[in-house]
Amino acid sequence: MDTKRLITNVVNRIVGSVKNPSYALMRLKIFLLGMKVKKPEGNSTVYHKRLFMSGFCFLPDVSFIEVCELKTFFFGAHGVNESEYMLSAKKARLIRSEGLYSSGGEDCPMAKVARSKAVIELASDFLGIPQSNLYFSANIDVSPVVNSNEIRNPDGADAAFRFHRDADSYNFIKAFIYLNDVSSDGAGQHELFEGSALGLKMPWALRLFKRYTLEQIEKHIPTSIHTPIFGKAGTFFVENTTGFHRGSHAVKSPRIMLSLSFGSKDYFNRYSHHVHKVIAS
Ligand SMILES: O=C(O)CCC(=O)C(=O)O
Repeated sequence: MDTKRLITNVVNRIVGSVKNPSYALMRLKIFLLGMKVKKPEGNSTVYHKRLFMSGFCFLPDVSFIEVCELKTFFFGAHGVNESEYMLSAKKARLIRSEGLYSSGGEDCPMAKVARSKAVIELASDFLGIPQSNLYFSANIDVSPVVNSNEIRNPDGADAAFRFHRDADSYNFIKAFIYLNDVSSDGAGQHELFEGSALGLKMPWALRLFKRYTLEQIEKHIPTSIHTPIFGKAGTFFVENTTGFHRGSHAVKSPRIMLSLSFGSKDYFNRYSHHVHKVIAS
């Protein structure tokens, strides 16, 4: 990182912490203690057990019809079809789009998926938050085909292409749904380190909320397993993103993905305009 960007980053963080002290306190807590999650019991679901053990689990795929609805919604909002969108993204040399957020309304297909039974049950069980107190945000973003592993917007959307862990709230969980096939290397697969959501046991060398290389993570958490997620359109997985993860450059075919976040209301002083109640009142 060059000196000017480093200074800008430090200044932005200090200003951000002063403006929003509760967010800064939350990050400090996750930095020191990690995130508290609910340990599964004998009668807990297999999803809860898997998520707790390895930091992620697959849920049953989303149907073909829902995938089509989600894509139609996304490209419709941009007023283009899929190939026109990809063409203009390529011309703009876009590496990863900022995404389109759900309004949370009943007519929004992103909200419909976010409110589906399997995922809200799991989020509620894992976080120990009753469904009635659970909030979500949802957004679709696109990784268009790019020629290289270049990062052009390191403090924006492209930052997700380098290994990092999230600290978005005292209690939160993310879920991802591929809206096209991500079946081979180079299709923008999501990657994670299984067993790296270590909470209190996170090695100090990896605690700062910054970007890390694969080698640094392998060195400091040798027991964790680097796992790329491939799957057909509709593949649905839930992840504790306080463990290390990243997206990857789509060098062969583009990736379209719906990302969901679940947590309690405090998520939220920061992203409040994108956050909605799971149980709409
Ligand atoms: O695009 C991806 O696969 C990574 C997303 C990510 O890093 C995040 O949501 O925190």
